[in-house]
Amino acid sequence: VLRRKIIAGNWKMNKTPNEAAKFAKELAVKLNNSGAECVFCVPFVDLIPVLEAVKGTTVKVGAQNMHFEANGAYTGEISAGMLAETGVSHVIIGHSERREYFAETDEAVNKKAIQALSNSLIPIICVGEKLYQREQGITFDLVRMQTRIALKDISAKTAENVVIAYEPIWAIGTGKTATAEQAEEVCKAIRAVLSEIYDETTAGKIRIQYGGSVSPANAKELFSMPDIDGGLVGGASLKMDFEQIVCY
Ligand code: G2H
Repeated sequence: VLRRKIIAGNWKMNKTPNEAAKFAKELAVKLNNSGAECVFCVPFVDLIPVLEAVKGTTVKVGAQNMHFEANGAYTGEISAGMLAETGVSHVIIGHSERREYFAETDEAVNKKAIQALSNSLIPIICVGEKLYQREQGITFDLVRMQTRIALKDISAKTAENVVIAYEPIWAIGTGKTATAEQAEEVCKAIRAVLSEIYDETTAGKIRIQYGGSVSPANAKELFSMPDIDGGLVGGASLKMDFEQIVCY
């Protein structure tokens, strides 16, 4: 199966709307028609200016979170329908920072994924282990469980649209990257669990990203592994040399 690479920048809580628009406009021109699918996942208030800034290029725009209900009394939250109407195509779900600081559970991740998909948004579902979990030798069990719960009640046909991002938490923003072999080993295990949940054909279509201190220096090696279909890039997506990661 030929899976198109998908490289997403996760800007996290960085760049004001003006800064975002200026940066996105400059960068999108350089990324236009790059072979990989390229997405800027930006703060909520930056979505509309960034959508405007990338217009006319192949760059897509995503959010970094959403609520799992369609609407209602959830002060401060944003729904999938609201995102979809702006023209956003992707949404990161269950990033480790959301799980850690905002108590997001696997069950919430599953509800969000279902809600995103029913609004035609592509969820980028994050999974990954903490350092102590790796040291305890439970990385594979944990990531398999996170993946299974995240995809509960999602049909094979719908799941083809999902993107899974494997992010070992110990490698996030720390400058410590998993080696390409370590990353591949887990991404391969994720694909195996996708085969168990669905079937080999479906598993072969679902894209799996690696995330955690991806940089121009390590992108090529990581993205050349057979089960790594691109990256979720934090720190290095805030600078113009994100281009070197996309055009690795
Ligand atoms: C992991 C990653 C982006 P960074 O959170 O999702 O961030 O590349 O800064 O480690």
